Amino acid sequence: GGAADVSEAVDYTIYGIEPGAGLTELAHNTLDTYDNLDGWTLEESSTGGMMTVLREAIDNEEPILVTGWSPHYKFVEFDLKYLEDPEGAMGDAEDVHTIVRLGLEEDKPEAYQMLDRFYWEVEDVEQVMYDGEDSTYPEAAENWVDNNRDAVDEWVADIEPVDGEPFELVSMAWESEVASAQVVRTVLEEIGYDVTVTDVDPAVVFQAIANGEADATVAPWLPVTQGHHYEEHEGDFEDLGPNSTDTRNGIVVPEYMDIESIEELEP
Ligand code: PBE
Repeated sequence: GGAADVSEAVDYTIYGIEPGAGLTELAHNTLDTYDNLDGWTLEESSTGGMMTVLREAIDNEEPILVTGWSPHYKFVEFDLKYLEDPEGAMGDAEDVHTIVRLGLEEDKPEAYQMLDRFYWEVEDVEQVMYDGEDSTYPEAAENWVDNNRDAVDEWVADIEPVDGEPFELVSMAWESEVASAQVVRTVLEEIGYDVTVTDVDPAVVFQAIANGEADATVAPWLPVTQGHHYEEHEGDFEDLGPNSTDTRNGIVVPEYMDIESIEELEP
């Protein structure tokens, strides 16, 4: 079937993830932006719920529209495509930033320096994610650090060891962010920090850094995904810039669906 059949078959619904996700706000923005999505609904859920619905649809070769992002293992498990988004309502390619609390440079200069140097490629994130899905993310991160000694040696070069100082890292429970937090945890522990990783909603990540409860995060996607939390707290944190680039959000469908653009959907 064409786009009209597809729209009816999915009951004019896009299947979403957690209400607190930036992706969820972008999807609401998309419903507001496109006139042809008048009367459409975003079904908010969870990442696990979205994956279950996606898997079931693909098992039955039925149409399905989900909010999706890269890097994520759904693109390895299934043949999927992003719908074109001529209005740019889901944002463009993004960077993932390292954001630290004010005063960290003075209080924990060793950690600050390592975090300032931390940078890796999407392929590295993916490697930890895929390895993590088969074992555990802490183990996968430790393997990545062992196998990428040259990169890690540059991040820790000339940094004096510390003696069990506590370090509070805040992150988000999505796989790519679990992967980056575990790699940073592993490297900070090498320097001698006693690291706690806490996964919270994006809003709480920014609150915790801004009020000094947490030391750092390597999770926020910018400029758009977590953009309004960033703007709300601007001035109350230090942005050390991208630790990774070329992540992406969008409306995602199975390859077998005969539709290429959000604009083709029908009200
Ligand atoms: N995500 C993954 C998150 C950030 C990283 C795109 C699902 C979100 O806030 O939407």
